[in-house]
Amino acid sequence: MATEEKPTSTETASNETTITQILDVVARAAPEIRAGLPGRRIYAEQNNPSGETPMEADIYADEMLCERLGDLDGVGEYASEERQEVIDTGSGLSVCVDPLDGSSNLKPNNTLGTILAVYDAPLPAAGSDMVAAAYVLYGATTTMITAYDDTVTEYVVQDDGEYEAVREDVTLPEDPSVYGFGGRVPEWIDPFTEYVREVESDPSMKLRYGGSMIGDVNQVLTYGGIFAYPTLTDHPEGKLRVQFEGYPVGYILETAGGRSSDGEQSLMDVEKDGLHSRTPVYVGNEELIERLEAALDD
Ligand code: P6P
Repeated sequence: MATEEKPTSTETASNETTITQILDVVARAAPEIRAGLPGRRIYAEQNNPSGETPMEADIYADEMLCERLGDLDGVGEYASEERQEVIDTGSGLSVCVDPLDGSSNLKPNNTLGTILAVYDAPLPAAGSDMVAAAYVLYGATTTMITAYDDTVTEYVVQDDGEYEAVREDVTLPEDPSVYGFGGRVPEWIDPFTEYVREVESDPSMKLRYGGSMIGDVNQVLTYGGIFAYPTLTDHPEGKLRVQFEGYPVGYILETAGGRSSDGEQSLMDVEKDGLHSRTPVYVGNEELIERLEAALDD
């Protein structure tokens, strides 16, 4: 359903079924993706649309998710960070994935994850078209965070693909304690650098930056704080992709009672000119994001 009219109850029920099926596919694929990581820690030959060199593991995860999500009757389009074009899979909801966010963490055995965004509109879709978002983390355990129907839920995923909710109605802690800021310090703009110094001077705040956005965002969701991959002097648009990273983490953190921003507005309001457009990403507790936007506005 991609029309402007209010969805019928049948369309809504159908979308709800499809969203549940999409989340189920991603959860049940997670152990297979995880099991396929060890033998795929080598770089692929082709660059992705963002000009980055993916690992064989990125391609492996993308091909699995494209086939399984594309097979769902209610999924009409599939797109991924690893593919230039949108894949037409019929009619229904549009699914975007970052198959392995932070795959460069594979070699040092650090956390990485799969990011999912579901839109009720043709791609490239707007943030307002998002109807669900989720991420899987391949960490010490395999977990999945979902944001759907105005609530955030955390699941533990077992090796056999079975998964159970371990935290329901997840909200950001009110006393933030972690921060993680990406990019090279010399490339930060001065107002951001000054903001970072202010955050660092707070004795209750600790640095937690692991190099995988989704792992770092999960620290913020768990402990409260702020994650940023900011605008950079040489790259004002930052590094992270709107459709595959900015919108889903913005949706998840705002559903959990936090805030998201591109430095001026909610990530969900960011307009983009293409499927692989980038945006600065700032997500976390409301007060920290408000202070950041004020600092960047000076
Ligand atoms: P840097 C991973 O490649 C990624 O896209 C995000 O997951 C992560 O936040 C960022 O890049 C890390 O970038 O410049 O610190 O290597």
